[in-house]
Amino acid sequence: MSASIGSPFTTDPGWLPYHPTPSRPAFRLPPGAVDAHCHVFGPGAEFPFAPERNYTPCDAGKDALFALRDHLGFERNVIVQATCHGADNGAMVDALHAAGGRARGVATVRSTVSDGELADLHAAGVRGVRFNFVRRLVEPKPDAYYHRIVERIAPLGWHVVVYFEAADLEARWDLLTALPTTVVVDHMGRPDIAAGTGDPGFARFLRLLSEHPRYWSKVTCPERLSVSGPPAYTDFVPFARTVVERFPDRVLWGTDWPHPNLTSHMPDDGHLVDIIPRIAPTADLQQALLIDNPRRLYWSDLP
Ligand code: 0GY
Repeated sequence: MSASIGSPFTTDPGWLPYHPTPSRPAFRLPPGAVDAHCHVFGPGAEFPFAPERNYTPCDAGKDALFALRDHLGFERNVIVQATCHGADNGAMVDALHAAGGRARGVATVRSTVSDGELADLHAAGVRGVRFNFVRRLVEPKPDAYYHRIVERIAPLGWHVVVYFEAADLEARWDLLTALPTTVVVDHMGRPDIAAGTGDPGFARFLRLLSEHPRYWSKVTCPERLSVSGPPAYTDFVPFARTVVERFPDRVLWGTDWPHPNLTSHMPDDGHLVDIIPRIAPTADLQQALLIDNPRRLYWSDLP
C-alpha cells in the first residue's frame, strides 16, 4: 500500500486499513457505553511514528475515531498508546484534549519519565501505562525496568495494562503477579482459541484472575483471535463469556480500532459490537462491562 495522503511515511506493504463504512450495529449500546480499547495512528505528518517502531500503519487519527464512536453509539473512548508511536504520547494526548472529557488514555512511558511529564499526562486524562511483552511489537526489557515505572505511576492511582501472548504467561508469571497496582490484560491474554476453553493456557489465565483480584481482562479482539472468523466469530464467544460471567466486575470491552497488524481480514466494527450481547447476555452484565467497570477505572473522579 502507498503512503497515507500527505504523510511522510510509507504504510507497510499489505497493511489492512480500517473498515471505511462499518455497519450500524443491531445491538443498541446502553447510554454511557465506553469503547475501552482503541488507538490513534498519527496522522504521521502531524505526529510522526517512532523511529524504533516495528510497523508503519496507515493514518488513523482522532477525527475518524470520534466518528466511529458516534456511529456505533459509544459515549466515550479509552485510547491506548500504540507501539508505532513508542513513548511519544503526543497523538494520544492530542486526541484526549480534543475529546473534551469523553476520552481517557493509557500511555507508554520510559523509566526515566519525569514527575512533570507524568503530571501533564494525568491532567490530559491518562490513567494507566501499558507494558507490551509481545516480541513482534517491542524489545523485552529486564523486570527491574517495569518495576521502576510502576513505582513512579502507582502514587498517581494509575493502573498497568499488559499485553502478552498466552505462551508467555507462565514465563512472566512472577513479574506479573508482583505488580502492586490494578492490572488489565489485553485480549484475555491471547488464548489459543483453536484449542478450546479447556486449554491449559486459558486455564492458567483464569487462575491468574481468580487468584489475583487486582487483575482485570479486556474481552476483546475476536477479529485477532477467532479461527472461525467473521461475521459471527462463534469460537471466540465461549472464551469471552466465561471471563465475563466469572469476573463481571473486572472486564472491559473495546473495538481495538484501527486494528493494527491484521492479516486475515479487516472487521466491520458494527459486527464486533453485535458480539457484546452474546458474551454479556444480561442487562446487568452489559451495564458492568460497558459502563460501571470503565467508569471505576478511568472516570472515578466524576461525581
Ligand atoms: C492491539 C494489538 C496489536 C498492536 C498493538 O500497540 C500496538 O502496536 O497493541 C497487535 O499487533 O497485536 O491491541 O492493538
